[in-house]
Amino acid sequence: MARKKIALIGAGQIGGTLAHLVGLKELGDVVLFDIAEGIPQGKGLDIAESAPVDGFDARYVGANDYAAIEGADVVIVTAGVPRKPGMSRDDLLGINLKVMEAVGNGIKQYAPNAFVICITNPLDAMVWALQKFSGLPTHKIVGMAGVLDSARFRHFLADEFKVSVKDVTAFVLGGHGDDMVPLVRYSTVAGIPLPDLVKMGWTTHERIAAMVERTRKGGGEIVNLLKTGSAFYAPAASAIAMAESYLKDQKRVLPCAAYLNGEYDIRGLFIGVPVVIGEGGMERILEVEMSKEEREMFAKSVASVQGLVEACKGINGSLA
Ligand code: A3D
Repeated sequence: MARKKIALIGAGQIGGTLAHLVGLKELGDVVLFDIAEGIPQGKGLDIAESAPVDGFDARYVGANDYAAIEGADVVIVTAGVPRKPGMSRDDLLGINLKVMEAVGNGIKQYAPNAFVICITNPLDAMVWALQKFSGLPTHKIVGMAGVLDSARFRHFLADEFKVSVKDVTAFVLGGHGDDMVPLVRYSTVAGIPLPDLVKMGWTTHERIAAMVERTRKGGGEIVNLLKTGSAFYAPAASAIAMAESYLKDQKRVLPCAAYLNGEYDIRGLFIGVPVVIGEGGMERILEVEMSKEEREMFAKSVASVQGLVEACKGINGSLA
């Protein structure tokens, strides 16, 4: 059986890390695409030269021409510009919208049957624009944010409780950004919801609130430390989990920015919700009950995504 083909559009910090993880996990052959000449070729060759040491088989191609992604099974998009200190995700809108147009056209021409995962920020608006530009069916394109946001929350919780990250689950909804909605009562340690852990004396409401806040600002915390770019190891690992669930039909339940068509009373936007990812792409959306307060937070988050989508329509008339 031929190996799967995984195209990575953008060979920057996340793109390079994705390429390495695809090899280490033997998910398939890799095409690294970038407009910068030499970078995708150089990173591809460097990783290919690590393969004999780590003992994995994968072919690496670096390219500056979209023809190289032809027939890709999975496309992961990181092309664009990341945040610098002081920049919000929304500042990236105009620049990255143009990039999505070029990427969307490339996917439409060469990989119309791929499962596409968008990472470029501002995420919820960029995945929306990429779907429009590419013309992909809405179940074949999702945005990566929730897996990362919940991984951050899980890390903070595991650290707080001194337990394995494996036994901590976390649940976040809504747009990627400072108004994402972590659902505390659906977050657990070995199945025990966080409010019960407060009752058991493991932690306090205040400490959980502080961890929620740190999760919301988790991207900015890394940007301020790195000073020259944004997080890339955890974002790459998160997108790989989504790609693997599709390629291996794992049917994992993962929070992704998915196209809503009436679910949660929303139509025509990509919003972070729990979905099942399997061989059919985004196969099912889970609709969970929310409290009044959670619904209000969710509505606020949705409104900010809607605002960005309207801004995209204002910049590019063909999207209106
Ligand atoms: P970076 O290392 O700058 O890589 C981006 C790459 O895109 C560079 O190599 C560019 O040359 C390339 N590029 C620019 N324009 C084009 C184009 N038109 N076609 C093809 N390639 C192009 O950034 P990064 O890898 O650190 O981050 C990539 C994106 O992910 C940024 O938009 C970040 O803001 C975003 N990001 C999102 C999350 C989420 O959780 C959603 C987390 C972290 C970063």
